[in-house]
Amino acid sequence: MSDTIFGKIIRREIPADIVYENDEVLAFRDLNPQAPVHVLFIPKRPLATLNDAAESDAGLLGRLLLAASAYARQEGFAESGYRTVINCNEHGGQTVFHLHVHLLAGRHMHWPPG
Ligand code: DGP
Repeated sequence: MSDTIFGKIIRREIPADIVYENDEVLAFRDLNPQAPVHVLFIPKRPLATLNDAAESDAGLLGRLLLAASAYARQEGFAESGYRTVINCNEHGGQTVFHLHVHLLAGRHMHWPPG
């Protein structure tokens, strides 16, 4: 896949407010937050969209979600709740083509989304 702004964040070429990192996952605050807490969890290995994930990426996808829930527990909002979202392609509202999980918290979320 071609490079994205998230690739530049991974390589520390542009700044980001990084809240968590391990060998394969990076998490940082969204530049345009939609809730009091809005953190993006991304794989360091680039995958453009969820459509590009293969069976061999199942563990990685699971660990992205587990990193998000661990962060929610650590920050104390796991019990009050939160939302995780993966946008895919045009109708999903995806704008950055490096797979990411949005973690939103700190307010009531509504359903259905707009
Ligand atoms: P999506 O629409 O699902 O592709 O979400 C992309 C998100 O990425 C969007 O909520 C704004 C965020 N974003 C875009 N550029 C930057 C950036 O340079 N830094 C940070 N921290 N977030 C960004």
